[in-house]
Amino acid sequence: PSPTPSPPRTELSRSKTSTGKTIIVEGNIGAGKSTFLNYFRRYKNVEILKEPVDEWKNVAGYNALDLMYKDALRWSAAFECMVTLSMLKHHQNSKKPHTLKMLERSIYSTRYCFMENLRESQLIPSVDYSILKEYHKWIDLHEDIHVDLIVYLRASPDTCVQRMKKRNRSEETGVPLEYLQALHRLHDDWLLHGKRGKLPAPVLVLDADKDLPELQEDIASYSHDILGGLT
Ligand code: DCP
Repeated sequence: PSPTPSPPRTELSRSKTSTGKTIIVEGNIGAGKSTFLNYFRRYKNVEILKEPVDEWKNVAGYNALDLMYKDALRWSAAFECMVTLSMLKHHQNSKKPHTLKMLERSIYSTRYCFMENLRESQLIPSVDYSILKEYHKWIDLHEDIHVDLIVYLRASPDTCVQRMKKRNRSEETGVPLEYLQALHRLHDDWLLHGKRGKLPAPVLVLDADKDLPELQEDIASYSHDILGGLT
């Protein structure tokens, strides 16, 4: 972005903030979605819905995330089914109906990036993929999954690998670079190249290869547009 000065870091007044709107924050594993979302915690009228990774790690005592990485062919459909439900809840639930809602990921990246990656890499049996697709088709037709803005934190797969190593989530230790490269391409295909049809909302692309302080500055300089530009 152009070197615009950071906006004042005060809470935006309710009147200035778009309410009842939904922003989804997308990007590869390790791209920095959590950092981005944490920045907006300072605004009272922004509701942040992070991915419930801890729930996925404890489904009736089973670590579904770990199972999926250890044996994708057996468990990826069950895992993506769980993620789909989490995302649907996030699209629909709002504890505070008059706030601006920010979601970490969405039902769209589940379908266009993760499910697609599993299919292309033959890590999901085709009957499982077809069943999941049926769920998504139905959701598309019958549920309210509208979004108003997509923030795409675009980081190179190499950056993502470094960040994943740093945070050291045990389930992800065996994730190869190729997996991140494929997810990167699928995010680009969806959000930059229009390969998944009409996008559900405009896309704001941020260069997430930048290191944390620099990225924070960009987030700060865009925050006013993000929060106020949707009315
Ligand atoms: N995941 C998946 N399928 C999905 C969504 C997520 O397999 N539909 C997996 C990928 C990661 C974990 O769940 O191993 C969490 O993924 P995210 O990239 O969404 O979240 P991060 O915490 O990695 O994001 P960031 O590092 O950008 O904050």
